[in-house]
This record gives sequence, C-alpha cells and structure tokens, in this order.
Amino acid sequence: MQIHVSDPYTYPWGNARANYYGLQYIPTTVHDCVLFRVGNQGYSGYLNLYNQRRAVPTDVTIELSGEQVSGRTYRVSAEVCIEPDGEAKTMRIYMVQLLDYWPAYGGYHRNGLKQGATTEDITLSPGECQVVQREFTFDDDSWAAQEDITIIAWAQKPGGYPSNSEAYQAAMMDWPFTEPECAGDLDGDGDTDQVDLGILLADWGCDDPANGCAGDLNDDDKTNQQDLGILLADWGCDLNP
Ligand SMILES: [Ca+2]
Ligand SMILES: [Ca+2]
Ligand SMILES: [Ca+2]
Repeated sequence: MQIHVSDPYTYPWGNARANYYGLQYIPTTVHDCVLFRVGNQGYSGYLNLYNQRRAVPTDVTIELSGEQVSGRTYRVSAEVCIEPDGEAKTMRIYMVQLLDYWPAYGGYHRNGLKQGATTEDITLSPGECQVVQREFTFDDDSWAAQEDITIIAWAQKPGGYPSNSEAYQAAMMDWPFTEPECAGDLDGDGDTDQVDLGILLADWGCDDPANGCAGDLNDDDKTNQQDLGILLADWGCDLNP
C-alpha cells in the first residue's frame, strides 16, 4: 500500500505510521514492517525485498470478511488464528482501507491509504482464533470507485521499529467483500447450533491427515477439544436470522 505524507492526500493515520518508522525521505518502503529502504529500489530491488520476506515462515493465519451495516458503512471481520503447532504470541491487529489508482494524477498511484482503524492487541495460544471487527465508512472517492476498494489487515509484533515490528501475517480483501461465515458452522447452513455440535461429537477423536475430519474446524485434520472450543465460542452465531 502507498501512504501519502506531506501532500494533500495525507491522513493523520498515515502521518502516525510515518512517525512510527521515523520517516525522513520520500519514497521510503518498509517490507513486512522490517526491511526499511530509502529511495527508489527499482523493480528487481523491490521484488527481491518482497521475496526475502515471503520466504520467512509464519504460524499466523488471517481471514477477512465484510458485511454492510447501513449505507456506506461496512463491518469488517478479521479472524486471526495461530496454527496448532505454532507459538503463543501477542499481536497488534491493524486494518486499513485502500483505494487503487488514487490519487488519479500522474497515473502511477496504487492502493493509496484512505483510512486506518484503531488497532487492537490480542494474545493467542496455538490452535486459538479471535475475531477482530472494525467498521469502515467509505468516503466520496471510494464510493465512486467501489471496485477499487481493498481492505488489508495485518498482525504485527506490538513493539517499536525496527527490533520489534515484524509483521507475522497479512490478508487482503477486494470489493465486493467476502461474506462472513460462522466459525463453528460444520453443515454450511450459516449458523452454529446443535446440528453442528452433533456432527462434531459424532466425529470426536478423528485423526485423518489423508481425508480430513468432518468435525475439524481449525484445519489440523483432527477433531478434538480445540474444535469443540471454537464451536462453543461461536454458539448461537446465525447469519440468516
Ligand atoms: Ca450449521
Ligand atoms: Ca443449523
Ligand atoms: Ca481440529
């Protein structure tokens, strides 16, 4: 994403981000919130930085969904999980709205920052998930070019740049947004109820890496107490009341 500073397309959120990195020169890039480079690196330079960070493994997953609240206001949900064989950690969850091809002058701007939500720190154990929700109201520029709207969420180490600022994972969602799902919905009917609990309990103890398990909710090909925890935490979820 591009964050404008010191021009008419600057927002307070972007300035705060620039201050966090101690930005002094434009352009500056920061891949994965750790690889800081000043000046134009050229295509192959940026590609190299991207691939360097892409090769770093992660145990964090993020899934995004969004639904309309009213008018131009949408509720965005980021389901953040740590894989069952991962490490417990505290993460700062960021969510921003970007608008592609904005601002229009020059014809070379991509995915410009339009707004950023208040961050939230969450602490998860391996196999755990938490949903962070934020509401975004789209401005005139965005509403006039909905197909250019993108939401990005990322989970970052909650500390100072550069020693404690690594991004663990990021996810993006283009317009139109992915509809939300109930985390405990095993039969795919848009709710989490006793039918789903029945499927999970009937499959209890399943451990089948080859075929997967009918009651598996955290994608580790096992049906156990972690899945039961996810289902019970989601109990009563109903997307079509
Ligand atoms: Ca269901
Ligand atoms: Ca049902
Ligand atoms: Ca499981």
